[in-house]
Amino acid sequence: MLTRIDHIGIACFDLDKTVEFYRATYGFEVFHTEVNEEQGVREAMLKINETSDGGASYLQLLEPTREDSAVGKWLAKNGEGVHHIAFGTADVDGDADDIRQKGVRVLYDQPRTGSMGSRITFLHPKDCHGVLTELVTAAEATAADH
Ligand code: MC0
Repeated sequence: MLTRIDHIGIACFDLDKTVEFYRATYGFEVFHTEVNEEQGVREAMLKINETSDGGASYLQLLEPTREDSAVGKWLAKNGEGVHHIAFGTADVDGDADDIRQKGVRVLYDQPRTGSMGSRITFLHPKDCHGVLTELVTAAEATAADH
């Protein structure tokens, strides 16, 4: 069951400048940063609020680490902006299976590693009315489930 907006992914050319914009304009502080080489991104997570399921919602600022990454290709075509939306679930495997059976393309056979040790998968934007959609099970939920 999808229980929250886990994050909104925003593609940017310069992570440090974009982080500074969100800090100076809205007062949002960086909660976590990391490089995910598999996904080809350097990212900053800005926590916006806690959620009723015990999780949280974030803005995820994404700078590509290589031009041929998903974010690198998207930036070259579209410029900066909202890249994807991510829903939180305690069971990314089960929800991905359910959604796949509804005819939506799930991009990974098995969830991969996302921010802060989460497990993630993506749904094809062409099957989701133009929105690249991610499913996320946070690391704490993963540990509790297994
Ligand atoms: C591509 N398209 C999008 C899109 N990216 N539409 C909406 N939102 C996006 N973000 C559209 C293109 O405009 C194009 O439409 C069609 O999809 C095919 O795109 P493409 O440029 O030819 O690129 P592909 O097919 O090579 O790749 C698209 C695909 C890819 C969605 C499969 O980006 C992908 O695998 N994404 C999942 C991984 C990802 O995005 N990682 C970065 C975030 P037209 O009409 O022109 O044909 S990593 C992350 O977020 C992690 C770290 C985390 O949350 O923890």
